[in-house]
Amino acid sequence: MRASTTRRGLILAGGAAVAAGAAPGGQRRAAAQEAGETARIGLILPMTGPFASTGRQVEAAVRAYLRAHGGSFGGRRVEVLLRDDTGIAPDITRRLAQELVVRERVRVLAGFGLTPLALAAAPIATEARVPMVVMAAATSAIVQRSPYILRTSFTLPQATMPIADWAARNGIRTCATLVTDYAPGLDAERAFKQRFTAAGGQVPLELRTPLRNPDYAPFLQRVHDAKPQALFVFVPSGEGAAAMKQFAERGLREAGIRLIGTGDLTDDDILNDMGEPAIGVITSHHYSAAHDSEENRAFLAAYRQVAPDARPNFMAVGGWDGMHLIAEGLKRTGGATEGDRLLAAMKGLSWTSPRGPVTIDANTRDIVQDIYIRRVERRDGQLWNIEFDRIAQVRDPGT
Ligand code: VNL
Repeated sequence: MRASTTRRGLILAGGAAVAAGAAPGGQRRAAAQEAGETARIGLILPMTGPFASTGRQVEAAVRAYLRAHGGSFGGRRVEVLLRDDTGIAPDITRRLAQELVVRERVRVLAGFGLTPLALAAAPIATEARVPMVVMAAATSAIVQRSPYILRTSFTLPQATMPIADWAARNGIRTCATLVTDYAPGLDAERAFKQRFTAAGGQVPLELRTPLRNPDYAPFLQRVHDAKPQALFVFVPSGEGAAAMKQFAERGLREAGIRLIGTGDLTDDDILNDMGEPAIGVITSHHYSAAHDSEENRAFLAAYRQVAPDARPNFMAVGGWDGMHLIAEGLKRTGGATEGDRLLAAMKGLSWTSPRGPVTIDANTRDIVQDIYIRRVERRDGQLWNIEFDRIAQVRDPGT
């Protein structure tokens, strides 16, 4: 296992792989690959820019997986080619995906930190007949954009429905919503309203904050003035601390407004920095670093090996499980990397993830998983999302 930097970016290789990035001529390398050398995986992530924390989390988990399981599956050595799409420009993601399949002959495309970036790469996967493993992005419709897409993250409706049900069952009658104004936020807003009003609740105020340079203060002031019993929030990973800070500073808690959301809000990566205002916040999500299982302890230990100072979040578990899906697919094909064969081998797989039992539905190619209701608590001086209820095997309602 080594990571080396080349002109084309980082190459994370399993076993004794040599960084081939400096050699010109894709054809020569493609031939070598077919002759049984390596299966290349093109990992496209936001390693810089406003969503770099997501890239860092997924990349560390991919490395941790290879380190813990070795770099060969079904007799095929894998090599990961990492590319930074900067997180905000779909054109860059599309170009990188194109280069990876055409020049580098990757057999799998993987990563995809945000929905617009995953959507931009989808046509490339279809055209090249290369499986595309979405490890982070979470808008419901993504899997429908290409028959080659499989997802190991989650979907916003999947994570949102359980907290809407929980709110209705726990005496909340009026709940405002505040979401980031792009596809996953709109998914969350719609799923929350539909589910909560079906259970008799009311949504008096629906607010959308910009994806770029959001200032939560004026929006939260409006919530304060409207005085609902609760506020449901979706913000993408990395944004939770800023939203939480403004919630506290605007005095919403003192006004008796409860804060709930999907687990993106109380992201394990930054939860400890949120401090007191986060305590007691209830969210629903598919992964907590505090999840009590053998598989999660193994994951935390493996992650610590590559990122000793970080706590893995739900993005990391999407990366770990994405690598597992590729590894198991290769085992099933006996190392064959032909796109349609590998895709077929990955469809329908089930395993016990660090998050709990998961299945990649053979028809939708989307993930079916348990969703937990969690409360932020302080344990041994640190903040954790403590799971206290579980809704088994939730599927995305759109697929
Ligand atoms: C997305 C969804 C991105 C949930 C997120 O963090 C997230 C997306 C960057 O689909 O764009 O927490």
